[in-house]
Amino acid sequence: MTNRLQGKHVLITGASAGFGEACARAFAAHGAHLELWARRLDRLRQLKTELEGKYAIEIGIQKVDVRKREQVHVAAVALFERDWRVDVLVNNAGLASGLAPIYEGDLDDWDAMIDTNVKGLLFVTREILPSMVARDSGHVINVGSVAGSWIYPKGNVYNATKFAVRALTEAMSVDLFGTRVRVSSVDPGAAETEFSVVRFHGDVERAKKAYEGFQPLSAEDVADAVVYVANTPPDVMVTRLVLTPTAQRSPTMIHRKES
Ligand code: NDP
Ligand code: 8X3
Repeated sequence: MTNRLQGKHVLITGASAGFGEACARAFAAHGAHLELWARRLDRLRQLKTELEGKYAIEIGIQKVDVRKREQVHVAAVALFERDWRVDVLVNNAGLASGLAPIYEGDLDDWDAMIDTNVKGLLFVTREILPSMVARDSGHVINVGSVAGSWIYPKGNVYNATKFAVRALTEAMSVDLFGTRVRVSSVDPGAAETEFSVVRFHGDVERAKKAYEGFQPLSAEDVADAVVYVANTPPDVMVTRLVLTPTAQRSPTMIHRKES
């Protein structure tokens, strides 16, 4: 496939682990320059060193908590001061926190998910999108989820945030009608990353059980999908790309082999 990403500038949020880190590797392999944001700066530093050692690309890193609108603003200003344009914004930072019926839900978990998955995505988008509109080019790729199309038991607030991501993807797309700025979402099913460890507040054993008896998606599978969407010709827009493990047909329908 033609590589249209060489020399492009790609901003990825949540680049210190999972899909974001895998996206950084995949875009780097295509020769794209990177701006990587996350809270764990040490991880970003390591990734920058590794990728700059392998590829002739520029990599900027910034410690950004997307929940903090001032931090997002300062990071965006710093980016534009370096004369950086953003060709592709990957709104990936996000999490599930907890898995409980709504009547037992933890309010701190709810804050974390709503503030990160919905408000964080909005804060970043609000900083970056005006420059795309001004140039009449660019591509926003939101990482949604199958959890944004199907509710599952105890998923409640996480589901609501991913339904919101789906709504915001569609909203951005219609608000950008008539421009050449593209908007897409990549909506994965079950993928083994740090996601479940975070969801279960560090309980690694419980997290492992989520992937028992079937082959989950890998972070690389999802990064390949994001790169595919970003690499389509400028007159092609993938609206929504849904990918699941072959064993998964909905969030709750996962065929598990007995061990
Ligand atoms: P990981 O936990 O492996 O990675 C999450 C990334 O998001 C980390 O880099 C983390 O960095 C970053 N992040 C979390 N909170 C913040 C914050 N407040 N500010 C900045 N960065 C933040 O999970 P995944 O890679 O699996 O998840 C990435 C996205 O994909 C999420 O939006 C998730 O909802 C979605 N998703 C995941 C699926 C899965 O099964 N794994 C399936 C479908 C969608 P740091 O902690 O350093 O800030
Ligand atoms: C993550 C996938 O099904 O665990 O968005 O919610 S799921």
